[in-house]
Amino acid sequence: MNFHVLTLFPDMIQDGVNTSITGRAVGKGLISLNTVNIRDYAGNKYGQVDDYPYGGGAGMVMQPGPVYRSYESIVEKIGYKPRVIYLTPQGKVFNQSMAEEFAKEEDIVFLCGHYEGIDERVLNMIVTDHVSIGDYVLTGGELPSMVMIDAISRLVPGVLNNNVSAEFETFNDNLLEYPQYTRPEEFMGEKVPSILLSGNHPKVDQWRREQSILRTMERRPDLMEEAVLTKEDMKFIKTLDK
Ligand code: 6GU
Repeated sequence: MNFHVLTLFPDMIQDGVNTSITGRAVGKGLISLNTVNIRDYAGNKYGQVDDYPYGGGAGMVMQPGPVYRSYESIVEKIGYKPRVIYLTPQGKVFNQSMAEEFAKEEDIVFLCGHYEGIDERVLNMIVTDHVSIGDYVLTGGELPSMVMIDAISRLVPGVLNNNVSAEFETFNDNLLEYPQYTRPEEFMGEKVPSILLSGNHPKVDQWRREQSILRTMERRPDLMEEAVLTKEDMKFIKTLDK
């Protein structure tokens, strides 16, 4: 999987993605990171890539030329027109299903805006998806693109150490993950739930499933609408309101 990022701050993306698990995935060749500095395509000797908004108003707008030319450099490199994600708080809110969808692509281009945004004409020409990472406003698209690269990378086979964990985690069946414990068995008077020390694996699995359900009902009741529940789960839930 090849990630291409069009940005005015390539170091920020390189430093972030080349760290920890995604960094190891780059090292192993499971994913690649290609940052393109939009300023390299400024087309003037001052490296200027933004200008005042037509019609007036605060701030600066990124000009279409440099963005278009940096996009073209990627199309020439890979030989086809890839999916281009524009990071914007006006986009569709990113979630796990979208990560799974994007993980099927061979190449993805992330377009990071700054200032008051990017000239609408070039967005209309190259962008295939408008994506937001939540309902708050950030200063640019760099952090959102790193968030998306992280979420998509961990779905690429071989990126996580154990194949099982990408599946069994939070948001499987739309339920939150159960609580985890490790040594010591007692910490400041607090004991690990005894079922986890019993060696009874079916019982442990059942307890964890119930904890997932309880936790989701408590912390994210909105997720329960879409939760995939078994007959046993439903029985357990009925025992709760007594
Ligand atoms: Cl994708 N961009 C910006 N600038 N702010 C955001 C965002 C994206 N998602 C949430 N806030």
